[in-house]
Amino acid sequence: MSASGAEPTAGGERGKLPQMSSAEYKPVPYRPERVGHEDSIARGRAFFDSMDGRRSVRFFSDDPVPREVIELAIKTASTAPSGAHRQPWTFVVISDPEVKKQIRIAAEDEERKSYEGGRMPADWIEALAPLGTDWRKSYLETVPYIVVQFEQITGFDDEGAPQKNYYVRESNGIASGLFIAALHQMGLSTLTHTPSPMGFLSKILGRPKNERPFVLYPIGYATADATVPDIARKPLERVSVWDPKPSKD
Ligand code: IYR
Repeated sequence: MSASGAEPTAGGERGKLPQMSSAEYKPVPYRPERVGHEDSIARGRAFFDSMDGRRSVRFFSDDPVPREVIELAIKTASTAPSGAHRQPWTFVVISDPEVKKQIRIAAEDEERKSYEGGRMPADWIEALAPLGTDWRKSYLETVPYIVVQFEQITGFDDEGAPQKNYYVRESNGIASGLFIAALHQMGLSTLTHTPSPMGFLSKILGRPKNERPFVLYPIGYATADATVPDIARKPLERVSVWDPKPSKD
C-alpha cells in the first residue's frame, strides 16, 4: 500500500479507488535539516520561551509599523498546510484611518448589542469577566494596521470557475496561529478579535460573496503601560494525554 492509497483494495470492484493520474502528481525531493537531539531541545525551548511570552494585547500605541512586517506575517501565515493545498484565505490589510474608524464604529455597535443588549448569555459574560473586556474597542482606531483574515468558502480554478475548498475552518485556524506567532517573533502585538456578527467587515471592505470574515487583528506595538489579565496557561499534564489505553466499550 503506498502512502497515496491509490492502489485498488482487495475488495474488488466495490473497494476500488479511482486511479491517480500520474501526470498530475510530480513529487520533488524534500530534505528537511536533520537536527541532533540536543539542538532540537535547545531550539524548542527557545521557541517555547518566546511564544510563552505572547499575550493578547488591548493597549496599543500609534507608533508606525513597517509594511514589510505585515507582509512577512502574511507570507508566514500562508505557509500553513491547507485542505487540498487550496490556501483558502485572504488577508485584507487596512491602514486608512477613515476605514479604521468605520470598522471601530461598526464593531462597537455589534459589541454593545452583545455585551449590553442581552445578546451574550450570562454564562458567557461571566466567562469573560477575568479578561476585563467590554464593548469599547478604541484601539481599532489607534493601531497603525488592522488585518482581517477572510476564509474562502469556495475558490476559483485556473479558468475562474467556482471551485470547492476543503477543511476551510481548520486551514484558516492554522494560518491564524502562524500569523500571530510571526507577529510575536517580530516584536509586534495583536489580538484575535472576532466581533460578532462580523458581516459588516465584508461590506466595509468590499469582499466578494465567497469570502467570510474569520478573525480581525489590530496590529501595533503595546503601549509602555499596557496591562494584561493575570491568567496562567494550563500545565502540560492538563493539555496532553500520553499512551492512553483503549476504552472498554
Ligand atoms: N467579541 C467580544 C467578546 C469576546 C469573546 C471571547 I470568547 C473572548 O475571549 C473575548 C471577547 C469582544 O471582543 O469583546
